[in-house]
Amino acid sequence: MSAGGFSGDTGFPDDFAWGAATAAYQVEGAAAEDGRGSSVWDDFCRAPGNVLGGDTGDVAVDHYHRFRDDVALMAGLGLKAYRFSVSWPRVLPEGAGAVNERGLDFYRRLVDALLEAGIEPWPTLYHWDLPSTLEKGGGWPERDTAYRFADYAAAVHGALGDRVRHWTTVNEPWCAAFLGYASGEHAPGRREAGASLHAAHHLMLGHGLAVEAMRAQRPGNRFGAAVNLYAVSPAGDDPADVDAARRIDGMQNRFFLDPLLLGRYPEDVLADLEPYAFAPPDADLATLAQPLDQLGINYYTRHTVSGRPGEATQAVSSPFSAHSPWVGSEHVRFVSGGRAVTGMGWEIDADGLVEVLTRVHREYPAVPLYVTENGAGYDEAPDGGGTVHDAGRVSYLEQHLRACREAVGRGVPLRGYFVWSLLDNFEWAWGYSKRFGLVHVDYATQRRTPKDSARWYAGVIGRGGL
Ligand code: PNW
Repeated sequence: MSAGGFSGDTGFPDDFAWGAATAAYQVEGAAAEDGRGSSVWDDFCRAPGNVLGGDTGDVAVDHYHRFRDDVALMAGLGLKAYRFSVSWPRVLPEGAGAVNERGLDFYRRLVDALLEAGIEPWPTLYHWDLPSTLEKGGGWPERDTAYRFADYAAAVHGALGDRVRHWTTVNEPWCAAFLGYASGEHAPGRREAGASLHAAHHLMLGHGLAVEAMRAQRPGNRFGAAVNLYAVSPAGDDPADVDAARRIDGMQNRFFLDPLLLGRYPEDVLADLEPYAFAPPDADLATLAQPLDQLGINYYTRHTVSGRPGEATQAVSSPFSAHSPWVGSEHVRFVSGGRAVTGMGWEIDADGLVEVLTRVHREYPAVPLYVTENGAGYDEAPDGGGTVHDAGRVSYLEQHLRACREAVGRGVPLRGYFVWSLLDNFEWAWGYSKRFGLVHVDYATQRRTPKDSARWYAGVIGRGGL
């Protein structure tokens, strides 16, 4: 070991959190077990035309029953950390009120199994499964939902905070607010631009209230949120394209980073949103901008955008036609940047990850950073021998880990990296048609088979770097 906590010449810190991630609705299944309540995703999947093939998370990959095998699988890969999410309606079936201890017990068992295997548990409290009862009361556009979220966070943290150090409040508030309430591509499928802005604000307010509540319980734990950030480029030098890039960077990145880390919304974005009279109270900004111990960054791709009229292409978050999630900037067109794409149609651009990491480090107060998601989805099948030879995923992950190393070399305090995903799973509006796993799952038998990428990643972890 050399000075500064770096070993050998890997370029990654010694105690780097090498991880993989999942989310409750995408993997657990057991939708009607042990008193679990219903979530907006249960409802959304049941309405026709929302999810490809009418797929649901009722069974998913049965992680609820198979978690011990899955933890053994993680140990076999040498994972240092496992990022999972807690299902709000398992813990509070009606979203509020009495805790369902049988639901909470699942997470107690999971955490204990992880700790026993030497794997650090990294729970996320909200990965999009809002209890149906709270949506009936108005959902995230209602201010009360933020307070209910903080109560729920305190209940989970009160039960697990003695053994779990790293806590993520909300996952990708952009998706939850704008795909859920503006474009309607995700649950609850509402298409209400104005309401989606309030949803975004209340997701961040809920985050701040939750951090406050959990920190009061145990000040030594580490608290943060996970935001999905993108590199953004104008399609050309035309001023309309440059303005489009400013707007999309504004709505996608700064609309979340500025309030969370600086305690204010970006002025130019508020101006773009003027028709919606979006004017959140100043007092909320003080609450939601709690000092953070960590910031999770989910990175997949770069957006290339144009403000000139032309042929419409759109960002792919659902196989179904949708309204725009870009409130106030509906005219912006998403165009090809000319790069190769994954099976999601998302362009592969690892330089964008260097850009995002160095930008957050440069423009915001210092906070330890974690890449809490990065990965590639494909439509893929095993060969005759049952193995998936996922060279595309290996290449994607390798390029992005090089980007991480580059960022570390430039002084970015990057402390960990989580592949999305450990297992193939329910890919939201795409159902089971897109696979992101390091480990293949045969959905008919629930048989798990590590892909080439799993073996490759195990080697990376074993070496502590590329
Ligand atoms: C993220 N988009 O979702 C989520 O955190 C995961 O649950 C998900 O499986 C993963 O990325 C892969 O999709 C996103 O359309 C879904 O911009 C859609 C978008 C972004 C992220």
